[in-house]
Amino acid sequence: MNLFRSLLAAGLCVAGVLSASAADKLTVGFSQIGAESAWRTANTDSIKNEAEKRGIKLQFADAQQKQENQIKALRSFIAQGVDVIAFSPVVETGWEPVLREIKRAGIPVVLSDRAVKVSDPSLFVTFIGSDFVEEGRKAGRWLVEKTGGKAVIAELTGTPGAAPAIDRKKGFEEIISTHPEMKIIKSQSGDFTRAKGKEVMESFLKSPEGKQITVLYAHNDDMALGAIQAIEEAGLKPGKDIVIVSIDGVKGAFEAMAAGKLNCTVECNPLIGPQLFDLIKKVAAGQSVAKRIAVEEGVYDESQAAAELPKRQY
Ligand code: GYE
Repeated sequence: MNLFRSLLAAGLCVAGVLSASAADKLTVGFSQIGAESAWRTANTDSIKNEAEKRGIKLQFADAQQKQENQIKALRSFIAQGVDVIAFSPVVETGWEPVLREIKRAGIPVVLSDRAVKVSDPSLFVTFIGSDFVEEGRKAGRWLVEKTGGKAVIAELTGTPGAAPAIDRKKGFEEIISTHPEMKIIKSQSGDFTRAKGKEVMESFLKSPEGKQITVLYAHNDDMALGAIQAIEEAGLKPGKDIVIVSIDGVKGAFEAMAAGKLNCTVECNPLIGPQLFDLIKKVAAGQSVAKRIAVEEGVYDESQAAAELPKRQY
């Protein structure tokens, strides 16, 4: 493997250097963001299960939503001399120094789920993840239909600086900006967690403009589920007094839709373990791969909830 890495560091073509069976004995370092949402735990399970199925040695580190912990984990993967490093970056920026260290060590990097902003694209080989801007657009389009283009919106955004928080806001705003009677009057981070979603929604409702809110757009289901509790505690009916659209498509969202408390969820598929390790295997074998790999997903509303619920795998 060391020879392979030196070849890679030298930028040489190494296609076919490893046979499939040798590649199966890879050591992969994976730095996960944390366990902030049902989406994330499903993503972690998918990655761990797939590695085990393939007999890949997985060094797994949970960063508890802190970039500094991720950087530490990445450095320890270099020290351990893993074959491939994969990670899901909590925020978009601040990765260049550690990515350069990884490049100098000749270890290929695969980004999983979230993207980074770097000036040198050779600092990672490929990125597999969802199109978050499109997810925001899907939420926006659904809302235009549902409300006839009239809405006073409160927005629960994801972790500040995170790709899905930035992109889901962008895509959603792109759609509603063409509808003059749709406006966002409140927007604050709930850090992608249920507890924070509840807390921030409480403060939205208590604010002087709280009574005007007709719609909640949450960047993930967990925050929406927390907000539903806050809405109920305020004596209002979630899904009726306040229309709610969120993103992910976790089981809890389908349950809330079946109960009439959530109106729509835009799917973001976390079960990327199989696709991720297909990619890692190719990267380790020096085969060329696309720079960007997309995950397929849909949009589900209340009318589909009961039929879809038993089929949900996350
Ligand atoms: O939507 C959210 C999670 O990066 C797509 O992170 C992921 C997001 C997901 O905490 O629930």
